[in-house]
Amino acid sequence: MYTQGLDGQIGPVREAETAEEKAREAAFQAKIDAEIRIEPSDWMPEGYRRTLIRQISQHAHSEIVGMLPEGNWVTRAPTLRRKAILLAKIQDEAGHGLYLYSACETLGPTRAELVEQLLAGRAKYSSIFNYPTLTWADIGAIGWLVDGAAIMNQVPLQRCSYGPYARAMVRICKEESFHQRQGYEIMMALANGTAEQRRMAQDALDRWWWPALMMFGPPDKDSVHSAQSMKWKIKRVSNDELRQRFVDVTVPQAERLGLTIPDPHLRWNSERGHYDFGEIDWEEFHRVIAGNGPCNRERLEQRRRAHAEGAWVREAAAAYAEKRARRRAA
Ligand code: BYC
Repeated sequence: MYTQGLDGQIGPVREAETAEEKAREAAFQAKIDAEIRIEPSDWMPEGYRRTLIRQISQHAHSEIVGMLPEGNWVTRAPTLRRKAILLAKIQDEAGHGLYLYSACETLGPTRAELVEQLLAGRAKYSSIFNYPTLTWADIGAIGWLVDGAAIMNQVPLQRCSYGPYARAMVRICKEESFHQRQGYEIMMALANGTAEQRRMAQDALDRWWWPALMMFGPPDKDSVHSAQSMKWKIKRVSNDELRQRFVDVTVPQAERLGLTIPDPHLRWNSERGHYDFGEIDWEEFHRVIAGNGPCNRERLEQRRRAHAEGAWVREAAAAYAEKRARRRAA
């Protein structure tokens, strides 16, 4: 029941039938092909709108749920400096969630509706946030690998055909790159530390490596949305290609740390000019996105509790806005 698609919104999309409708769709595709951005007030096919609502809302939910595994370490960060950095990073994720909910609202749904879909367990968010953060090294591994994977995926989204999403991604990518560096810096400190710290760093890499590769989504041959999303230039680079790019940049970083990537099949392929890597456990991926990962239930419980505890803030803000509007009208 947890984290399934947006059932509420997904009914069949009516195909263009009349000559007029077909001409309108062709003109829309011609705009996309000419790299002209689509803006909220422009006409767009219903399928394009729904695809964007699906992807942007899942992305927004991921940012918000993504705060939870890290929040687990705010009170236990090893130094005041680490605590301040971690707090700033988590606040950035909240900001990303808000820009993305706003971008999504330009397509029709309200933020309250989107949040309700998440809390009801009807919306997906990234599989990665259903894994636990067991040690401080996990905060390093998340910054290094999870934010590293997120940047790899998000940089091409800055060129997404939908203006509000593309523009939101520009700032998000800048902040994500700071996040990636703070994670790598934690890993460097641990890798250069005591034997026990090195063990912690290796253990975190062992647990986060494969889930990080799953973040890019199913293999291209099984990716149901890719072909259409690439045609509409919502997605610019395929799931497998982004995953390969991530492996190629991350392996030398692991070597630099003196850590071992937990994949016996990983080796440089000079013919391809890329690293070959082992088979991903797609059964695990499907289990996690179907709601049965290690922390799915806990994450949604935490979000529901936070939402309920924040009700008074929303009420107070609404009452204040109403009072100001009344004064302005008077
Ligand atoms: N987890 O046809 P496909 C971050 C779903 S980073 C869960 O390839 P698409 C952060 C997919 O939704 C993470 N579900 O789909 C970092 C679809 O299901 P529905 C967030 C996944 O959309 C650090 C089905 O599988 N980033 O926020 O063409 C700290 C078939 O897949 C996953 C984004 O959201 C997954 N990993 O491609 C804090 C980036 N992968 O909807 C926060 C924007 C696939 O039919 N999103 N599915 O029920 C995208 O780029 C694309 O949506 C994806 C998937 C590449 C993820």
